[in-house]
Amino acid sequence: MKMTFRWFGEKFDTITPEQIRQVPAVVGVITTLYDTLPGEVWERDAVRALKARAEKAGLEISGIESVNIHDAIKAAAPERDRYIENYIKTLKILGEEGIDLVCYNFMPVFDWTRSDLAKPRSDGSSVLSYDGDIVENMDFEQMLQSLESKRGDFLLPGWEPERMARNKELFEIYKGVDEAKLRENLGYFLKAIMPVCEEYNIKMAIHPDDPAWSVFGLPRIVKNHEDLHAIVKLVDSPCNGITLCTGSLGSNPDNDIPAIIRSLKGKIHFAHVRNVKHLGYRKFDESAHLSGDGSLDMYEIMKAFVDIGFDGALRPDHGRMVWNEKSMPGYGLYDRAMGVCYLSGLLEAIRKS
Ligand code: DNO
Repeated sequence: MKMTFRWFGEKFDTITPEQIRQVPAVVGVITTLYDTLPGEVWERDAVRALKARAEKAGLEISGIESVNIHDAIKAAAPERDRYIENYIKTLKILGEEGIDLVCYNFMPVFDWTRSDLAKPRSDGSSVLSYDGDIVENMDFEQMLQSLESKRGDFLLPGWEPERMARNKELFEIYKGVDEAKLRENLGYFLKAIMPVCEEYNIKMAIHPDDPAWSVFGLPRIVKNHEDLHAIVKLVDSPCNGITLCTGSLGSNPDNDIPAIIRSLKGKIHFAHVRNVKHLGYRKFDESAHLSGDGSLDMYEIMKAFVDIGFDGALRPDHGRMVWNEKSMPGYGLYDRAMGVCYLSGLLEAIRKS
């Protein structure tokens, strides 16, 4: 397993690759060209500059999170083939630049969702939190405003303001797209991109829906064991795989994460590891990574990864915001660094047992 750390790039992150380099065990960053919009072809020079910046700090680029997918592809709008071609061009550039892991999601309209980006905890830190009662009593505009008011100077991944300004139009294009149709559209996309992925050995890793249920009536197809298995069967290729995000899947207490990991042997290309605290039906807070701080058994999760021989990139995911740090919501340096140490300790204990 390769320990990595998410980095949003020089202009968007408060954390530097040099700081990341000092977190023990971390060898690479998971990054992106944060200012490219879904659908745009990435520029080779920008990819090279990103690589050079990571390498200057002694780190590799272990993967891209995310190359986002245009809504025309997800909704099978008439212009989807043009956007798929653009996606293939980007993959080719990444492959030629030696990048072999791409995380993406297939959530309609918006990416991950929370009702609070900074919920205070009794220990003085704050966390991302989701309360279904709040979300279900809001309309999408209210949700946008609530996130806007709490995001500070940071742009939230998957909530690009340019796209969100067109949210009504976006909701419109998904009318008539149910789960079966969305899955079919994913299959169409995967079939089209697999040849270029296979040529460059780029592992595509779909990210689970976060939270793992439908929000604002939109279809969601990456929620549980059945969904994940349906996706790996859509295209039988070693490049078609999963980002096993323990927190997204774990938002639903019915998902048995260690069992899901074991069932996907050979299909997990990337791991996001964090803990969540279940607070009732469709309610959870994020937490520190330790088993004792949330509802997931992190030892069993790491053991499942070891048992299936997972040797890909793993990154600690969101943690608490501690010591008054100001950074991308969910992506502070300190708690994620503690997460790396904790997860590395678990790995050492598992390997020695
Ligand atoms: C949030 C992230 C997501 C994730 C994308 C992958 O913190 O986990 O934004 O990166 O869904 O495409």
